[in-house]
Amino acid sequence: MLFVDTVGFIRDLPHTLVEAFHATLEEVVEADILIHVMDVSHEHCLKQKKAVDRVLAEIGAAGKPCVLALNKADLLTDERRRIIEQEWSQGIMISAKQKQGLRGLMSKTENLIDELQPGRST
Ligand SMILES: Nc1nc2c(ncn2[C@@H]2O[C@H](COP(=O)(O)OP(=O)(O)OP(=O)(O)O)[C@@H](O)[C@H]2O)c(=O)[nH]1
Ligand SMILES: [Mg+2]
Repeated sequence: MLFVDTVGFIRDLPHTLVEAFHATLEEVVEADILIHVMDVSHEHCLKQKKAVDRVLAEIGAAGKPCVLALNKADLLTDERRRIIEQEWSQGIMISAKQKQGLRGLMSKTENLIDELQPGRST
């Protein structure tokens, strides 16, 4: 199993760099599964998610099995946490910093791997 970290999708690129950025996304196209790590403490995370989804669609990766990791949960107020959980109920709330929710992230990822290979567990 190979884990690949891509360049960050969210950044202010000068226009000339956008093409170079797209060229680095080949790994995404070749991957069996994506783990989309969001910074849900960011005030514009809804917009950011849309921007990332747009890029995924552009490179033909929109339909890939994807685990949505809702990272930086440690920075959320209870109210904000509830809003995020409602918005992305399929997501897994984690804090990479505090090592929270990682078991859930792993098991969701394992489930998707199992679905890629039906019959593997029999
Ligand atoms: N509070 C908090 N900070 C975090 C958490 N996870 C990562 N960070 C911080 O967020 C910053 C960015 O982390 P990176 O690991 O560079 O994130 P990245 O997704 O690789 O970023 P790009 O590749 O630039 O998009 C660092 O300062 C981390 O310490 C978390 O769960 N909680
Ligand atoms: Mg990075």
